[in-house]
Amino acid sequence: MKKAFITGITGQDGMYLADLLLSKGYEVHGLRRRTSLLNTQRIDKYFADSATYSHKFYLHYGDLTDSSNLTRLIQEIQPDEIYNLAAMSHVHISFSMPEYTANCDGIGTLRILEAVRLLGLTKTTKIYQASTSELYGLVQEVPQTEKTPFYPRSPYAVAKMYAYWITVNYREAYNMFACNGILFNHESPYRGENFVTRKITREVARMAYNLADCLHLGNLNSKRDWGHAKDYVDAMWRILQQDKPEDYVISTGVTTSIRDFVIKTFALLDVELAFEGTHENETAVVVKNNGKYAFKAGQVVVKVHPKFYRPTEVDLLIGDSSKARQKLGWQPKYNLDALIKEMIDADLKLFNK
Ligand code: NAP
Ligand code: G4F
Repeated sequence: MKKAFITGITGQDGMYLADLLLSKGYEVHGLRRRTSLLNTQRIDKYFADSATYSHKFYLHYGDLTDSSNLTRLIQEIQPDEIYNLAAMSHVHISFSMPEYTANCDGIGTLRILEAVRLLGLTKTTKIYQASTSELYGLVQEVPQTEKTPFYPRSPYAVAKMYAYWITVNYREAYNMFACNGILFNHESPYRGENFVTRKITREVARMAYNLADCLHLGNLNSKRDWGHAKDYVDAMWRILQQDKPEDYVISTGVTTSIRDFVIKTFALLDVELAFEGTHENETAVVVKNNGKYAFKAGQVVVKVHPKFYRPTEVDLLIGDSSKARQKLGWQPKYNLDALIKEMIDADLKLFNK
C-alpha cells in the first residue's frame, strides 16, 4: 500500500485528491491546522467511515510555517508521495498579507523539500508542488505553455514563483523526484466561497430563493481558463507516476470572461440578462425570466464594486496542456458548461431549505 502525505487536505483540491488516492488503495495522511472552530467539512465523510478513519486515512496537526513539525511528520509517515497543496491561495487577500503569504506559499515549499532531503528520503519520496497559472501574470505569450516566461502580478504569485524554482532547483541539485503542476483555475461545488466562480453560483442561488438582492463583483473583463478540480487532481497523481520528474501545464485551453460566466450561470436558470454601462457603473439587468425562480424583469442582479478590484490584475489566462495530454495521457472530462451546472445545482440544493 502506497502512502501519501497531503498538505492542504482540508481545501478543495485536498478533498478531491484524498478521494482519488483512497480509491486507488493509498494510505492517506493529511495536514490540518488548528482552528478555533472545526474546518474539516470537506472531509468529514471520512470521520464517519470507521473502516477508513485511522485505518487508511489519518489527519495530523501542523502548519507549513513550522519546519520542525513538518520534518517530524514526514519522518513518522515516511510517505512515498507528498502533495504540497497547502497555501494562502487567495490572490486578492495576498495583497493584504504579503509577508505571511511568502512564508507559507514560498518558504513552506522549501521546508518540505529540506525535510525530505535532511531525512535522507530523496530516493524514496516523490514531491508534487501546486504551482499555478498566476505565475504567467502579465502574459508574455498566448496560450501559455511550460516554456512561457513568468511575470507574476501579486504577492501570491511571487511567493509561488519562489516555490516553483526551489522545486526545480532541488530536483536538479539533489536528484529529487520533485515536480511542478502549473494548474490553471479549477473549480467545483467545493470551491471556497470567495473565489469568483463559487461567489457567483452561490449568490445566484441565494437570489433564486429571495435570500439576496444583488451580486457585487469586481473586474468583469478578466478571462480565465476554468476546469473541474476532479479532473485536475487526476493530473497531479499522473505527474508523480512518470519515470522522470518534470513540470506540466494543466488546462482546458478554453478561456471565458467573468461576465460570460455570469451569463452562463443565469442561462442555466432560464434567465436572460443584459449588461449596461461601463466600469464601476456596469450592471446586469434581468431581461426575461423563463424559469421558475424569483427573478423579475428589470431587476438589477449584478453591480460592480471597486473594492473587489486588485492593485494589479491578471487579465487573460489560457493554457496549452499539449505536453500533459501527450505524456500523461491526461485530458479533462468536464467542459465549462458541465462545471457551472454542477456548481449551480449544488448551491440551489444548499439554499432550498
Ligand atoms: P484552498 O481550497 O484554498 O485550500 C488551501 C489549503 O491550504 C487548505 O487546506 C488550508 O487549510 C491550507 N493551508 C493554508 N495555509 C496553511 C498553512 N499555513 N499551513 C498548512 N495548511 C495551510 O485551495 P485549493 O483551491 O484547494 O488549491 C490547492 C493548491 O493549489 C494551493 O496551493 C493553490 O495555491 C494551488 N492552486 C490552486 C488553483 C485553483 O484554481 N484551485 C490553481 C493553481 C494552483 P485551512 O482549511 O485550514 O484554511
Ligand atoms: O476566482 P479568483 O479569485 O481566482 P484567481 O485570482 O484567478 O486565483 C485562483 O486561480 C489561480 C490559478 O490561476 C490560483 F493559483 C489561485 O490560488 C486561485 O485559486 O478571481 C478570478 C478573476 C480575477 O480576475 C478577479 O479580479 O475574477 C475576478 N473577479 C471579479 N470579481 C473576482 C471578483 N474575483 C473574486 N475573488 N471576487 C470577486 O468579486
